[in-house]
Amino acid sequence: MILASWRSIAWLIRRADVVLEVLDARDPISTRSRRLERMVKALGRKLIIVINKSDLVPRDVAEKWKKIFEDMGYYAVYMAARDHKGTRVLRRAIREVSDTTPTIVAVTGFPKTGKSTIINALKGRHAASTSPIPGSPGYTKQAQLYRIGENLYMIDTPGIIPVEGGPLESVLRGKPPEQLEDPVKPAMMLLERALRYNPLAVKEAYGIDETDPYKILELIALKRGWRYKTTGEPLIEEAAKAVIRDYHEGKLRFYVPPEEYLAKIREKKKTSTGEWV
Ligand SMILES: Nc1nc2c(ncn2[C@@H]2O[C@H](COP(=O)(O)OP(=O)(O)OP(=O)(O)O)[C@@H](O)[C@H]2O)c(=O)[nH]1
Ligand SMILES: [Mg+2]
Repeated sequence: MILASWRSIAWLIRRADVVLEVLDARDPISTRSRRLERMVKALGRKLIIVINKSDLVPRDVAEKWKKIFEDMGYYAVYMAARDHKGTRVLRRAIREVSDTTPTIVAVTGFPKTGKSTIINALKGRHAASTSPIPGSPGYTKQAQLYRIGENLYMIDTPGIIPVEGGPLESVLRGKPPEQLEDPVKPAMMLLERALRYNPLAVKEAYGIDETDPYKILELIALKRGWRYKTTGEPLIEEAAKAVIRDYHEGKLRFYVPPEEYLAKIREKKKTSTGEWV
């Protein structure tokens, strides 16, 4: 996968009138980039937060996240690009914030958030390549310009924001398992997180009734017959990669509730005003 540098992101933003920051509705806070948001503002471009994959969360959860970003002062929409849902709302948002014709929109966001799928959905037929499996040859290779309508152009880029952060953040931000030095640790963290937010997540995805992350990986490997030929031991690494891929593809089902974020913010405010200190 080609990861863009911040310098090339600035180059891209300069070429656009409107910038979309595509987030994953299951975990919008982990998939947002404050640095990108600051850069768009500093360069005087319009930003729209696009909460994508909203089919993977209840509707009121998507609504609440939209409101949270609006309260921060952003223009925000939610959509389910793969199901072609929310395209009209996004088109309207672009029209509303843009004051130039033709409008050039740069689609940015961490890998796998659905940037190419959004462009396809807006175009109405398949134009940009999409990549169902992280690391597959479907990756968009470089910035490409697509004509969406009479006065609307969109720039697609592969995994435009460099994936920074620890092992868990890397996978939440779409880093393909093949690129991880050790997929086991992040997979275990991901399983813990999944069970915290959806106690049935592992049972639903794998039919396994177990809460210990390492044992879950063992059982997945055994269930699928992934063993070392010599010793017969389960291939934990393969199971770990599968778990990460399953999260990227929405098969391991869980989402971060907006209430948790709101509670954190309230707590922070209290502390900073000295009420609780
Ligand atoms: N459930 C769900 N999956 C989606 C949605 N949009 C995209 N996806 C899936 O997410 C995966 C990544 O989509 P892409 O459009 O390739 O993502 P991208 O941001 O262009 O990825 P890179 O180009 O690698 O940075 C694919 O498996 C899509 O089918 C959506 O609205 N809902
Ligand atoms: Mg893409």
